[in-house]
Amino acid sequence: MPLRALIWDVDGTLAETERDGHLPAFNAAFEALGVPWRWSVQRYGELLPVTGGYERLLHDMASQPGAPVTLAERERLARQLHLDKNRRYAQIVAEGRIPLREGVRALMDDCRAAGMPMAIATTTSRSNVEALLGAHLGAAWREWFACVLCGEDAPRKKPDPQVYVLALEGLGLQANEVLAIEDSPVGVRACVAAGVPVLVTRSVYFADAQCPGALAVGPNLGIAEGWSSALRSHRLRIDLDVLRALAEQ
Ligand code: XBP
Ligand code: MG
Repeated sequence: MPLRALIWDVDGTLAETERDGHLPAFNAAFEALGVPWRWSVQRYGELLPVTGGYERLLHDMASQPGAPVTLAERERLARQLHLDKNRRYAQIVAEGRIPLREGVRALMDDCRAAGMPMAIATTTSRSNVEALLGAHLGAAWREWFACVLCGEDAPRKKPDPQVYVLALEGLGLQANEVLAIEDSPVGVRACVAAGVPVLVTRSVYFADAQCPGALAVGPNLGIAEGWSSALRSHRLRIDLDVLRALAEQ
């Protein structure tokens, strides 16, 4: 089928937001709110399969000796921490500390030049998407995308397919007319469950992870070398022509 739209994941795919943005923001929020524990880079990686920052906080509290005892208290603390974390995340992004990953901007520019619609399908909060894309694409970033689906829009978070189903509805397309770009096994599972073909740009936290069901797996969009066989190409990077050819295979 000819490719009719591209769907982008956000965290890990557009930028290394987990290690460089969310994690330090969570730890700063713990400190600011007097919470006695911190997350190491490794511990945060173990928690990443629990999607959603709020859900991740609650999950972790179940094994934190210093956490509040009742569920109601935990939920209240998790809400406070999550709000504070997202404010700090926006600050980190605004300070220019999180670049886009290689090849992301070039592929977005390809799509804009070719009139290829793009969508966002993420588990992260809308405020985080606004912060990241506003910082990198400018105040008119929203015009770059036909639809933007975030955690608030799809409460059943990845690996549930809900956010991809909503993105397809927003685009008015069938699953086999689009390609998604993801970085995590959980994101790939969401795509597979929605029937959406997906390629994987490996992020730091999922450098060695198996991603069954992905069409192709590679190091990043800025380089054509190192991608699995389905995406071998003579181009220098993963550009729109490479993706069009992949979709037609
Ligand atoms: C990744 C997530 C998010 C982020 C944190 O989203 O699971 O929860 O870790 O963001 P994706 P929030 O890869 O789908 O972009 O704290 O806003 O949930
Ligand atoms: Mg991701």
